[in-house]
Amino acid sequence: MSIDKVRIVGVPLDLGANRRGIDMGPDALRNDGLLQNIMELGIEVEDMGNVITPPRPIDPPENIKLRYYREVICACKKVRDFVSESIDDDFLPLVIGGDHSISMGTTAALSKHYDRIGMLWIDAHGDFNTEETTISGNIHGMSFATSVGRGTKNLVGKMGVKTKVVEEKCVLIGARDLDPLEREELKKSKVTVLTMRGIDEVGMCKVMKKALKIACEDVDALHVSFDLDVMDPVYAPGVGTPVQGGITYREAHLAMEMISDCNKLSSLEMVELNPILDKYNITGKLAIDLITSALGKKIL
Ligand code: 5AB
Ligand code: MN
Ligand code: MN
Ligand code: MN
Repeated sequence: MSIDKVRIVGVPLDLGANRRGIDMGPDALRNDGLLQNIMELGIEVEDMGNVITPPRPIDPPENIKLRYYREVICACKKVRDFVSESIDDDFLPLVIGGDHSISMGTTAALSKHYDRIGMLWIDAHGDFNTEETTISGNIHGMSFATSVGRGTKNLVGKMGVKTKVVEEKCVLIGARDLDPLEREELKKSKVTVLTMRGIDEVGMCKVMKKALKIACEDVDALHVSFDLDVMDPVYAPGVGTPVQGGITYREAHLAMEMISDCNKLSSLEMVELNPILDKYNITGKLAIDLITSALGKKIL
């Protein structure tokens, strides 16, 4: 199943995070040549533009355990609808962020179309907090948990779709910064966590083989959610929440190349690019290279 049609959905949202600038991610990727680079692969590409996101409220958030949740949910519903329409029209949705809370919209759309979804969550963080465990109250730290149906009714079910993302078919790759309660929840869950230590010990190739076996077998769709902060900050300074000790440029490419080879990719998210903190656009350009690798670009 080679990918022949891709539709871009931009989500200029930063209300799920604690830092300004991530809302400029989608346009930075366009300026750096996202569309041209995908077209060069012989893929038909359409840009749906950016979903309209609510403005930052003047008043401070009313629920500090779920900051700006009304606005985040409103944006995610639009993501859900754009992604859903893309799938209806036989395009592979490429969702570009924006902060990671937008995955709640993407996975809801996928759940309308597929019955059993496997997911790779490639991230320095777990994003497995809930309203009950969060320290920051930032929703981008809760979107993985919400996507597998964990958490309170303030987030879970808000997209009007029962999730079809299967917890035991989910793999977190590259984790190195988990909150104490989040860590306990992840350990109790059926998610497979392949940490940085695991990558150090056995290498990215073995880690990805294991991850793909879990997430690709016995499912009818594979969703990949790539948070650029999984990268070592040396390669990706332009992210909202950088964490030392991440994956290298080549490790990230190998992961994406192996994802492409598995022929199961149904949707891709590239999130948390912060152009304000970027240096010479290297993070934006890296994101584009990673996207094209996942879509099938080959060295030889
Ligand atoms: B990201 C933290 N665990 O909940 C929290 O960037 C960080 O989407 C979340 O992975 C990072 O606020 C969310 C401390
Ligand atoms: Mn992260
Ligand atoms: Mn994340
Ligand atoms: Mn982040």
